[in-house]
Amino acid sequence: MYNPKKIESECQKFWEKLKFDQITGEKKKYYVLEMFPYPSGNIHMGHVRNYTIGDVIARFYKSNNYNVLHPMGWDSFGMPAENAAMINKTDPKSWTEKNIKNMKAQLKKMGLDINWDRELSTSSEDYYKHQQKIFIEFFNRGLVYRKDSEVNWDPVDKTVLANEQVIDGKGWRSGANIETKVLSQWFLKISNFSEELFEDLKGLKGWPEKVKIMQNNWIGKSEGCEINFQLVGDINTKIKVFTTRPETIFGATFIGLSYNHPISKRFENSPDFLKFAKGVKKIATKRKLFDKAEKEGFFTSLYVNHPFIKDYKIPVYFVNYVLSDYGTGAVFGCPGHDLRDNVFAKKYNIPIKVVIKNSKISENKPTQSSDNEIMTNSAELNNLSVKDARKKIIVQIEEMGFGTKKITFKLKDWGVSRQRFWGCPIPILYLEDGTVQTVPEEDLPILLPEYPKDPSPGNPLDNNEQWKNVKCKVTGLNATRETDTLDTFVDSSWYFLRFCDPNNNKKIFDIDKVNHWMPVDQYIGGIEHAILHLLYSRFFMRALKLCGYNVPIEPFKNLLTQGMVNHETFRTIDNIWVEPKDVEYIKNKYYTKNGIEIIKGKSVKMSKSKKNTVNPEEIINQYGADTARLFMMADSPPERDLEWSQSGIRATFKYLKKIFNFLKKSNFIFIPKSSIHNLKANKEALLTNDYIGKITSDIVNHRFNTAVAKIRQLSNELLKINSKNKELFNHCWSIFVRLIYPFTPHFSEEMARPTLKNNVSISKIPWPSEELIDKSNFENVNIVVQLNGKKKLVLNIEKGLGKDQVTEVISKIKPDLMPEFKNTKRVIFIQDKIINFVK
Ligand code: ANZ
Repeated sequence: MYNPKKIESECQKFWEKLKFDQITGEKKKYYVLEMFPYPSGNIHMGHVRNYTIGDVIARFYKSNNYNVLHPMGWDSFGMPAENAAMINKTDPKSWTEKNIKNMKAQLKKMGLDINWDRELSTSSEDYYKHQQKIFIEFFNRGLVYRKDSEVNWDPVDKTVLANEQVIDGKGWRSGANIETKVLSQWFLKISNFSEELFEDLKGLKGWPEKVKIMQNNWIGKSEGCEINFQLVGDINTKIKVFTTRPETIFGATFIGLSYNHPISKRFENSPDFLKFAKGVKKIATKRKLFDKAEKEGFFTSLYVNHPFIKDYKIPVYFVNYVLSDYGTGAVFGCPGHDLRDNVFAKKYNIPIKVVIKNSKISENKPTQSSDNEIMTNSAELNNLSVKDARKKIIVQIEEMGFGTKKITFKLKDWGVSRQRFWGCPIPILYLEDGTVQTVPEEDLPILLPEYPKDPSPGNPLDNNEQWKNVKCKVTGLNATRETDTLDTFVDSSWYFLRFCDPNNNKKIFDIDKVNHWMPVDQYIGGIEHAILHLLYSRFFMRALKLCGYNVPIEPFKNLLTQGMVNHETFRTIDNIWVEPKDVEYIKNKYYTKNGIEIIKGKSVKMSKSKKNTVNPEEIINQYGADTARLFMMADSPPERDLEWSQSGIRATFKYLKKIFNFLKKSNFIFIPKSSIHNLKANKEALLTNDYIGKITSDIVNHRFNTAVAKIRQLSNELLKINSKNKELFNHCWSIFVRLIYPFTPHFSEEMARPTLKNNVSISKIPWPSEELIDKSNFENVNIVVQLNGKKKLVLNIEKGLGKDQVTEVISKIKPDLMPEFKNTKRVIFIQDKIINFVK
């Protein structure tokens, strides 16, 4: 009888003994990588989905004779460890190590084919010492600098808080009112690479379009020009604005400045201005508030000359919607064609000039007018298209010396300082003579000290005088160490390189090994990392290259962003969430175990706060990893959200049990290589052969759900074979066992075990290949294709095809008809005669 617990644990022991993860021989390479987890202590369903997808791909490519690199590690620095240490009175290191141990055991139970001999942990000194070296190399290349920057300061806990830790303006732990504090912090110059990071996105053919769009918008390339406006009565002052719409210059009726534009110096003693500036500053760092805020201004009583309209003087305002850190922090306001300027102009009675024919300002779109519309009220630009006018005016602006063409990016440099203990120490020394320098090579690595037994408020590194105060070996001067640690996004920006040579203790990696494996052929992870993590990793490759490492420019060739795992939510009438396992379903109603009626809510992403999580460990213990894996892959395409359901998991379990018990009962014998030579002679052999091609193509194209559907169809067909025809029976079912193997490796291993030699796993059995069969002399029949009983066409096709095969033929030869046949309620099928799609 099917006993997954026993089978799976024996299988896992067997794989462990085989040293499953060895990579041998001169074969093509395939590098599969799932985004590595934060060791929070327990795996959740999101991990199960992510790692199952990766594992199916890894096992599939291995069976197809590739050397597969499929490593795993731990993104193990970060705040939760420190918070847990504070709450539980442990230290972050032992908390993290305990969690890693626990999660590793859970991952192993999933039956993942992982190169555990390459495991790494970003909080181990073997890893972060190399990161310190990279930081110094970046520093030497001018890719690191220090700048004053604002942080959230908790005055009670004496600590800097991340934005997420500030709840309604108060510290998450202390409840104290959070202040803004200016600290000198370290930045990485990602903006040096804005152009490349933007342009190279186009070459990432294996990335989802939506991720590329998100990165595009984040980098935010704007092509336009800078224009200088001469201040009236002050020959020495020009106000430089950035615009993407220079053709609307004849519509300019005011100048808008950000609250801290250099002109603000002139108003330092104006209480009205200071009040205005204070109000803007409050919202300045919160982009959303900034965009939503009611438009406000402060009139400077200054004017500038319009560069193209003689004697036209334009008023200058400070404006609360002009960002101080974008472009030049100044704009020309064009209320005829820019919504924000329009609202502002109406409020301050500023003239509104229309310079593009027929264009309208709409309520919800900031700018209207396409490149083809026609200019008006614009002197020599009149009657030109917007596009041509833009070209012409830029030339004129440049010729007349008013300004220059300019490309601007939204991408900001990356602030990497974190005022925390549990992170990679930044290798910087502050000498007593005021100089700042990197730690000399021979003093590396800078190791974290022991976490204090009884931590006082603040950053333990800052409080540790012994660790902090040192002597600089080079100069002999007293010095203090940098007590900030690096943002954990730095740790994950190069871990995929280290996986290529993880045990190298002499250097960061051997470049040949990196170039053998990189780029990652298939990267898999959550859409929440579509911007920062992926962008930072792309930046790191370029920065490392600049430092002389000959790494490839793009780290990830193909990217798959998997959807969420959702589950229905349940709550009582008093809005108390109830866990699915405590819900009972009786006569179309839901109850708690105590009989209180509950309401079933929407299916949403599994989360602890809504109590709609399902514990993977419990599922694996109860149904086995194969069931969990198969269900995960069968439910929906990997990039879509998946609906976790108890009934789905039970049905999958039942299916595996049925096939398992059937094959055992029928004395199935696994044959690694087919012995049937004349496939044409057997309908089932032919059918099985057909499925090989289709399932293979589904897996290659990541259509795992349809692959699983076809695997199930195939098994339904094969259940009809008479098991007395031993050769045919074993041949077809052996192919089935191989096709389902990437999804349910324990099941397949168990089926193959009795035939294979002691030390051979099914993972070593090559993937079945489809034999190309000449079907020219097959008998053909006419099949009528109907929609709701009405004839649509007649097909002349091979005799004996099943319902799905006929549907597939239709989709191939009449793809335009397929949408009509979609979402049908049922399909009536009479073999060799009729297929009727009923809606
Ligand atoms: C005149 C104009 C006329 C503009 C018009 C728009 C429409 P993107 O595409 O996002 O780069 N701008 C420039 N610097 C700004 C700042 N620091 N804060 C807020 N807005 C700023 O947007 C560029 C446009 O945003 C620029 O083009 C400028 O307004 C404004 F019918 O100039 B425009």
